[in-house]
Amino acid sequence: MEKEEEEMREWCLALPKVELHAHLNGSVRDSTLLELAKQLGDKGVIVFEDVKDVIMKNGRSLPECFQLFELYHILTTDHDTVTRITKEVVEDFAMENVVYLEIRTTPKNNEAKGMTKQSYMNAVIKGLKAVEAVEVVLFDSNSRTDKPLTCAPSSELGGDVSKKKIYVKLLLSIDRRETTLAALDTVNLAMEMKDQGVIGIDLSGNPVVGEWETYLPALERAKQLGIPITVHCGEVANRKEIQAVLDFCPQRLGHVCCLNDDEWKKLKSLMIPVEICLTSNVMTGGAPSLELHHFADLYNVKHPLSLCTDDSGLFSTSLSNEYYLVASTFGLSKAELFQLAQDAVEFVFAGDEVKKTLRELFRRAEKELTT
Ligand code: 6MZ
Repeated sequence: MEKEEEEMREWCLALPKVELHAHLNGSVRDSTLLELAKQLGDKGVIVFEDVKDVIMKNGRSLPECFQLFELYHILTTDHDTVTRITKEVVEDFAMENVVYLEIRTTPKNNEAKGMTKQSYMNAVIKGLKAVEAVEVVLFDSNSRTDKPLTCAPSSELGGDVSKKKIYVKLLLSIDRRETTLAALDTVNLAMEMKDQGVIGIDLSGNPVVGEWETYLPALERAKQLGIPITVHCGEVANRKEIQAVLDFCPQRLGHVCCLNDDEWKKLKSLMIPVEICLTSNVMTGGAPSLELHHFADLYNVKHPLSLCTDDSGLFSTSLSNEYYLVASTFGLSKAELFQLAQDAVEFVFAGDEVKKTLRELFRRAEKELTT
């Protein structure tokens, strides 16, 4: 690695970062997936050698991604494993200086494992509480809870400097394969778990599966309940759906790859913040190349943006790497990168208390990192 590249990569690592688009099962370490695959291989549930090659492969088309998620879910969907991967994913993000993380995951029913959507989410929360390497701030200081918190909320990110701190919030994903009723269940669960760190709803899943109308009642319900919503938009060129999503006007949008001129115009006039996933979009063909990624256009018109990983495990990336790619591809300076990271604070779904703390954290980091 050139000295300059190394220095820039280190700087991107040191930069405090906000991650707003990370799917839990897409962010699992390869080493964990391999270990889980080995265990299931030994039990004869899968053929380890076949699975190993799939996990270690680099290129991922969009259809391949969704085949892989089928495999990942076989490997990860029991309570203890969900707890384990959640713990590891949070630790990995914290270790690279993500200071605020919204993890999204699809609550899953799995009768064979005695799993309900609620018990799946309880396993996720158990994972958040099991993190030891860093201090996880899970709840707002004013949220109601039955039990004393193991991770003490703090209004200041200062305090114990020996331990990194990370704010973690949860978004519940509706999978596009789900029925209207199943999607409504997820929204109801989000409401029930609002005091346990669940702050939003996501619509995701294979973009060539399902119809917008199927999820609309659940999204409308979330809107009525005041739950912030983010929607995967335009991963494929589905004109009717892109229009409908823009008309629905969610609080944030993911990807926005395949928009036509009118849709770009509309997106820009609505100023809906966009979760930009560079590596993911290039790998899955949503963007033709890094150089031609729509980041450049949106950035140039000052559209609200935040850089995100999408599936850091699946695409072998990290949030620091996404910042590095922006620097190396589009020539942004350190001051501009810092501003980009700082601006993301304004698009978090967490409340004003958390925003205030994050703003302060960036204010303090600015001098050190940009002079
Ligand atoms: C759409 C995606 C996605 O929920 O099991 N997911 N949906 N587009 C993408 N771009 C590549 N990446 C991930 O995490 C995995 C699930 O997240 C969604 C898919 O529904 C996938 O099954 P969880 O934790």
